[in-house]
Amino acid sequence: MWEELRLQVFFLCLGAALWSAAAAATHRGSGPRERGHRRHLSLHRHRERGKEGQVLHRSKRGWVWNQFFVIEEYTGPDPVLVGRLHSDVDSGNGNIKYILSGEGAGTIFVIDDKTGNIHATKTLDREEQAQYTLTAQAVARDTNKPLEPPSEFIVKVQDINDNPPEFLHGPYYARVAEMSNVGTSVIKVTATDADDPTYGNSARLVYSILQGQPYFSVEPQTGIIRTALPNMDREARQEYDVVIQAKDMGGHMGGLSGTTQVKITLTDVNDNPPKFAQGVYAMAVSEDKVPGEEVGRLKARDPDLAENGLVDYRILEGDGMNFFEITKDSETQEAVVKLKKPVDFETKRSYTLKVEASNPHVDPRFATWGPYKDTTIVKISVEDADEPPTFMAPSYNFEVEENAPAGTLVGRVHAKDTDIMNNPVRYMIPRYTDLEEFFTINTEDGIIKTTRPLDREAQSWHNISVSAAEIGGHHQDAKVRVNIKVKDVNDNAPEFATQNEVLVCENVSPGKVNRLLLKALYIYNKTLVNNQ
Ligand SMILES: [Ca+2]
Ligand SMILES: [Ca+2]
Ligand SMILES: [Ca+2]
Ligand SMILES: [Ca+2]
Repeated sequence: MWEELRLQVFFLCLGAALWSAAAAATHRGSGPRERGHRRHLSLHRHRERGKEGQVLHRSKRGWVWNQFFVIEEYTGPDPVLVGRLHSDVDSGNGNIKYILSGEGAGTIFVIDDKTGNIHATKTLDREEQAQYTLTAQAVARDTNKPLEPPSEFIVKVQDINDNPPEFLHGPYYARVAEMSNVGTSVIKVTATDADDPTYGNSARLVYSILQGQPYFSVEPQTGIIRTALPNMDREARQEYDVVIQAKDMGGHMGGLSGTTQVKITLTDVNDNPPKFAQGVYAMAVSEDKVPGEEVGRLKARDPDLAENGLVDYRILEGDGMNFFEITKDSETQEAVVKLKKPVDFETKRSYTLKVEASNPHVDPRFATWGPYKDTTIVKISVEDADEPPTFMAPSYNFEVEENAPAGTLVGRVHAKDTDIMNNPVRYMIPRYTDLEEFFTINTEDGIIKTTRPLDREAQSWHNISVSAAEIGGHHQDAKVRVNIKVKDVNDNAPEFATQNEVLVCENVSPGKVNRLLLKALYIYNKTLVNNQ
């Protein structure tokens, strides 16, 4: 019975079978006219394919051919004829009944039980299910008695190129250092294609760059993006929007494509030295500034970022080195010139500093582009300040005889305005230093006089102050100490000391002797006063 009931299954090159894999360039969006054209073109190819799949028949030794092919995504008006089961004992009189079971039997795949024709009733999608395992059977129509043991066969869904490449991980963000060598790898992008990678070129991808040349390139096979231009400068341009395309069919015409965006940011390197905008900076400092006070600021610009843009400052040389110092405002990156020692307008009116700005972190790769430093000159002029007048002596000592009449001259003090303006000076005696007002001073010439006779026995010294102020000046007065000694005069009767001798010449007249005696007394008294 085996030999007699030989089941032969023919693959029929009919209907959708004419759609070849090559026609698979057809995709969901194609119009009917295009389809007809492709069907015709692909006929030859499909026939070749038929040589290996068209016949599913049974020999004595077993099933030799066991596959049908059906093209995916067929959307014609009629169900697709997948293939035909045929038994050679089928004389065509209807006494054999073909039965189909397995995956999709009765739903997706229906069989005409008389002719053995199998049709697909639905559009198949290879990317959803690539193959179906079915069972073919031939039974006697009247008895349902199997004429063959059930036999499995497979319906393979034939791929068409109906899926474009997709970048599932895009958009990409990548960073690469500025000034990188040409060919430096930036990032690898990858597209996937849902079509059959084992058959045809429907999933064979080629990468190309649509936007981003001439700065970047992409390797066609790997999707690795590399730099393509030397000396790309972050300070000139930092961001690049690159568009990469992946195309199937090996990149050929008619392939499907997908794109992704790659935002590439250049990272910084230290490729710029700091630079002063000016060759000379002018500053001014008032002579009344105190050490530590700020005189002025200057800045060297460095367009690099972070530590590549850090700038240190120092004074290299100049006659102002001992009078000024430089610190850095780390927030603004400015050099701050400060007074180190007081300056005096009347002594020196300008100073010069040679200032250097440098990058503390130099990248050895770019060292030859340096030096990473710059110098400039800072000229500082000293401004005159309205200073208080200065007394010509640190203090004054005067003497006045006791009991001298009111208005007796005591002495004269002298103060001067040292400023260029040389304002006239006015004097006064602060009242608290001379509470009893023994003295007056002429406000204009500084002459001190008594206001009444002084008594040495009551107060032998008067320590007063005199202040001097400029007319129209804004500063405090200058003060000087004035010590006045009250000189003793002989207001008590002179007494002879016992051991003192009075020498009288023998041959002088008495009147003359008296005068000589008085003179000697006077000298004696004067010596007493001076020795006190
Ligand atoms: Ca496909
Ligand atoms: Ca594809
Ligand atoms: Ca720099
Ligand atoms: Ca830079």
